[in-house]
Amino acid sequence: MPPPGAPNALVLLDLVTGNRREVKIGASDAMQYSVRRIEAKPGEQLKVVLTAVSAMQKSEMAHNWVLLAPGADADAVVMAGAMARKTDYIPAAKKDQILAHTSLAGNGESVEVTFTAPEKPGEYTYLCTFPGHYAGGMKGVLVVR
Ligand SMILES: [Cu+2]
Repeated sequence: MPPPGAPNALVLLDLVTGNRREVKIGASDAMQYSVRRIEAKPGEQLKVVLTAVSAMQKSEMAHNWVLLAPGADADAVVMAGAMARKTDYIPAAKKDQILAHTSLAGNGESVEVTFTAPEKPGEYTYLCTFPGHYAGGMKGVLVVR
């Protein structure tokens, strides 16, 4: 048995080889992610690719993928995000509550982020900070275990 908290062999191999598991997520005008639950091992290297399909202009309909830190205030991040249009609705003042995020994807665009899953097992919320989308249910959970 490895000591508690030690990364497993598969994760170590991924770190050595630079191998990253890719998670593809779609986003539509229904303001939902096609993937609402992602399971990961502690410390696993993940690449999230978010692709948007929309009948609207990017200024009216676009999506991002924002992974929150444990204990983050989702409503506060979303509220600040709605006013941060210039930075793809990522609020600089709330960066300490954000573990990873993509930029904004409009119709036909894909955005991505590569990050290391938290070492601490638990459930981490991800959401879209485009105004109104989180309230409309555009969120999901990264389960680390
Ligand atoms: Cu969205």
